[in-house]
Amino acid sequence: MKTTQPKTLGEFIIEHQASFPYSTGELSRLINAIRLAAKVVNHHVNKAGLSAILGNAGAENIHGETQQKLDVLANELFIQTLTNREIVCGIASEEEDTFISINSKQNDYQNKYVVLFDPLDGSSNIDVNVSVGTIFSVYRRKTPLGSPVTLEDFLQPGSAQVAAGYIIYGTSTMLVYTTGDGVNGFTLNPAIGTFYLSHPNMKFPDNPRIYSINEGNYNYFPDGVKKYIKYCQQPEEGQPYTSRYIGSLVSDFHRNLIKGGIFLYPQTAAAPKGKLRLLYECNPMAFLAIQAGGSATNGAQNILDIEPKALHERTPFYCGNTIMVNKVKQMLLYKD
Ligand code: AHM
Ligand code: MG
Repeated sequence: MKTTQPKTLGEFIIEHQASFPYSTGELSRLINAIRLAAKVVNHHVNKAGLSAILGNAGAENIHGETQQKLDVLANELFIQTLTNREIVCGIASEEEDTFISINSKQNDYQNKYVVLFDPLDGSSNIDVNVSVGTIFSVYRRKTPLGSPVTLEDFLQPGSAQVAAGYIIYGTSTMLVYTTGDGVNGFTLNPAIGTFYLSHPNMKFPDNPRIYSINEGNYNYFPDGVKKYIKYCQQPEEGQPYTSRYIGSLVSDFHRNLIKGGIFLYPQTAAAPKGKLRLLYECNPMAFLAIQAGGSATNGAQNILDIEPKALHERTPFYCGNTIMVNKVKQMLLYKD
């Protein structure tokens, strides 16, 4: 009997590139570099529990080296991988105060892409062995080739993204990404260090039933969100929706993408722009959501239409199945 070999991420990238006849392969090389960094970070995240016996972050390990916090380490690993491969002209990270301009020795500022990422989102969950993730977002630079990047290259609306994705370090490690023609998910076989296409053309399923929100903040939410939570608990018809909240955006989004649902992180009086970062968290997730048939809004505007003003700006975030996002949007806009 003939069995078909599952496609590897490497093969998928090559095939995909071949479908764009004028492609220079730069984006493919960039996704490859992210794939490599993901594997290295995965290795470290997986042995995080051992720090309890080998020494905690900030303490010296058995080799006399000072151990780093995992989010700091993940940040360095991603920056190093992208820099060493001379594959991007600029990087911005949630862990860095400002952007990094990369001067490629080979081609003197001829790389055309900038990458923005959150190296280890939800890292407070590591101590309790809960899944965390890396989120990335890729744009074509705005300033001309041949010069260092400027802030303008990073402050682009999410609609200008050319690629976005996440790596979830979970019960299995997965890399899920889009280049604007659907969302594909790849699962890592840790024994041989290869990602295989396991979730082709991912779409939010119909009939979503999950809402994800930190309900501990209920009293501080806008009235529209309170109303929406009540609606989820007592919809017009059928059973109440299911509440699921991990507190790790990548994990919450990933579950909702597979099972159908909405993720909400509203503003409060104390945090009028919410908590999540537009450039490192919301834009890439919004791009993936839309490519998977869903939607993302801040309540008044589509996330991808927001013109960013600062690298670390925050935004309220409602993202998932369109039917659920539209409902909460309607409730947020309604004034009685
Ligand atoms: P981080 O970037 O400091 O890790 O924070 C982002 C995380 C998200 O993964 C998650 O959705 C959110 O913070 C949870 O926040 P809260 O604990 O307020 O519910
Ligand atoms: Mg984060």
